[in-house]
Amino acid sequence: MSEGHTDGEQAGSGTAGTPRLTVFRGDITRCQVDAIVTAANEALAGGGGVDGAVHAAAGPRLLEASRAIGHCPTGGAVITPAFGLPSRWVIHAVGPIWRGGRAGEPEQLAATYRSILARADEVGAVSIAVPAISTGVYGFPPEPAARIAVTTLSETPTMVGEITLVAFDPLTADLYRRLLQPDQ
Ligand code: AR6
Repeated sequence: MSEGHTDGEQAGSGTAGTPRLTVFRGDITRCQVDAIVTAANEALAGGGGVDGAVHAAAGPRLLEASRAIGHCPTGGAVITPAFGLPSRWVIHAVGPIWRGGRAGEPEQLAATYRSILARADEVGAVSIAVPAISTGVYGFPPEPAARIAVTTLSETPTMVGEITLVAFDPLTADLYRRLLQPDQ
């Protein structure tokens, strides 16, 4: 996690590269990155969990901005300013509700992570912090969710150079660390 923009060297001269993934255990609203991601619902109506924390830290203008957009389908993401947060943007990403795993949830979660990178690339955000989408209220099991997050974020072409995987609980942090260091 770094302060503000990086100098752009990591991404080379305008070509998509492979981002560096790191793990941070704690509250995403404290991350000093270009864009933080929140786990939103399709109505962009605010809620509990990470979305509650992000809206509380950003202030009421964040809800006004997301209400003005109004809707985002599952698998998608929209971007707004970050208002009172230390980052410049908030990416509101809608993951799937877990319905047993055979209703396309893994593909939808991968689509959500690709949409996050697409929104970041559109505004030139080179450092982002991402929570474990869908693993709270939406009930996606943590292990496959972590695997999909790491695989999709590391294999999708993007100009984002630094991705902080934010784990709120020790289990998720451990899953991410094992996936990033498979030999340990
Ligand atoms: N920082 C980082 N991660 C957090 C934080 C935080 N401050 N707080 C919770 N988490 P959830 P979902 C973790 O339920 O499952 C909302 O009401 C949490 O431990 O926030 O995608 C929305 O408005 C879990 O690992 O999101 C939607 O209606 C992860 O964030 C709905 O919940 C995601 O949990 C979305 O459900």
